[in-house]
Amino acid sequence: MSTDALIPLRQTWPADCVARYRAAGYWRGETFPGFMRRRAAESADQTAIVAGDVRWTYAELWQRAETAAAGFLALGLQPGDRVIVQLGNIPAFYSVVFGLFRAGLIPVYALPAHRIVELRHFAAKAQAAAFVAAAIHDGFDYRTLARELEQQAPGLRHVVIVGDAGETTTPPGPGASWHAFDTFRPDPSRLPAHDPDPQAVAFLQISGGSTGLSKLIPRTHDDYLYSFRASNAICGIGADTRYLIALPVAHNFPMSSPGAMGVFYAGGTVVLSHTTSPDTVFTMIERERVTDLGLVPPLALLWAQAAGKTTRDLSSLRVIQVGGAKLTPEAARRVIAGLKCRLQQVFGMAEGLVNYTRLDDDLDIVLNTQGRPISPDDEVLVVDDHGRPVPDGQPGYLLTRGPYTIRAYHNDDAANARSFTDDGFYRTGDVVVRSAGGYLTVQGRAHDHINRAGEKISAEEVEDHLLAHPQVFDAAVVSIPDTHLGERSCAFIIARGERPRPPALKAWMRERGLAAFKVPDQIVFVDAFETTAVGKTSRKELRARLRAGLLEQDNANAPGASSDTPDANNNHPGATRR
Ligand code: AMP
Ligand code: DBH
Repeated sequence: MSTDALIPLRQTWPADCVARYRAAGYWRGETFPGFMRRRAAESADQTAIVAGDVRWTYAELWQRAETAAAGFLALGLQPGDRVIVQLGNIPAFYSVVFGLFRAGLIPVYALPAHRIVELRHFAAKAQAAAFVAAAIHDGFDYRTLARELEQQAPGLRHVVIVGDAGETTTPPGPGASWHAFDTFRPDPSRLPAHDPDPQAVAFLQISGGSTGLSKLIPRTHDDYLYSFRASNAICGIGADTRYLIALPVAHNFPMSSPGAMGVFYAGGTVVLSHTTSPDTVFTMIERERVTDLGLVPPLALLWAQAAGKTTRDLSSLRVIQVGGAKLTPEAARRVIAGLKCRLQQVFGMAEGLVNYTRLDDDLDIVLNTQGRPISPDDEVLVVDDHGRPVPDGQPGYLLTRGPYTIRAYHNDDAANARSFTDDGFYRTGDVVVRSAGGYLTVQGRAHDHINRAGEKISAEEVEDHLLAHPQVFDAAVVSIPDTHLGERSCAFIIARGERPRPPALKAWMRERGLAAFKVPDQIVFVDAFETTAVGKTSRKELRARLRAGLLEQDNANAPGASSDTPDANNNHPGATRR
């Protein structure tokens, strides 16, 4: 067991901002357990969650959350301890996280696609005391992953398994003790008498990570509740909303834009789908009379196409929010025509700022922009390379600060120095054009990352893994436009000795314990990376040139280069399983 002191969780807005955000009514002193307790009292018999044949009312959800809270505290976890939660689209995700909130514990959201490389990093950065996962989800056994994690995360004291935990013994030596979530029992005497401080950090969300591994994003009760309460008003969410989630529930978009949290706050119903296949989902939409849903562009296009052929009744659909990656105007048209409902573009980030097109915006705005900020107090700057504001209509880097945008990542001085200006603006890494009306259109990004159907992949992180292979001398990873995924990843590799076979190299990467969506879709071998006249080149320039070269060759069959065929099979295309 690690004896290192816990690094405090902090999110510090300057005092004048705190006063302003409170006075404006953005920060109302509400908390996650506070709002759910109230919801359970006011909407006790209303359905909170539907998943297949499982239905939980708000009263039931809250009761399960309190049982979970007592169970977590009975393990000896202390308020403030961080708990990694890796669960798929199952109702227990919400009883676990509201249980953690109720107990004053801090969820750290991992996605089902994450493997040991990512989990080890989260555990170390967050100093996690416990790990919660389902026994088996989507055919993958998370107990095996938990066994690896307990070996590699010395501070981890508890593993809690939802479903069949196997042997739940406390090992004699190092390692964690194992518990079955289903054995947790209610015990009101263990529950804290008071709810957490509304300005305290409630959870750690993860960033897609444009450089290196994901960063941990500390969000407070006050700021996050504001973001989804205000989203509800913009998206028209109310007690009659039935909101379908097919994206991973832990992702910030289906969590809060307006997401499950928005829907719970309004007393509506969350319908969980464990698949993104249109056939299954359309059956659920018909049966549950789904009114709203959030999707990434590739899935929105796929569903819009499938909607033309289905015999299911989709007429209950009111609004679809599409975001996570760029939706082109033509794609936006197809989504509206196919699903026959209103479209809201959403351009958001787990760090904070969320933009929506409004329900009463002209079609032109809905098709051509990614919306405008939620809050009148979202400060947006669009600047050039020297940090000077550019005129509206000109592309520039988007910087932002405001009542729900973080001022710092957790436990990452280097990332903080890079990602925030001295006066507290977050450098989003996105290149945007702002219109005179304040609407933003995303042009691209400043950093090298790949936005694969909404999954953000850091080129640098993948290159690092490739370089660990004995037959890889050097590697550069770039994004390539892809009709299905929006972007796919391509790794240019200089071999050391014999060229490894691409399928073997991909298998090797997966075996290292890296999330499958980060394994390059395409591999191209080259003899050398050109350098400039000075003999030097930045990674950024190199990637840009390789990418341009590949696009020119229109699928890389030039002499000296050999390529495997792009395959999207190392992940379910379109499914943002980060
Ligand atoms: P993350 O920081 O991992 O939460 O990812 C947020 C990033 O996703 C943004 O900074 C954008 O690069 C990208 N993104 C999200 N929504 C959109 C959208 N509607 N259009 C284009 N890019 C988007
Ligand atoms: O991509 C994202 O991270 C995202 C997209 C839409 C997001 O965090 C959000 C809305 O809140």
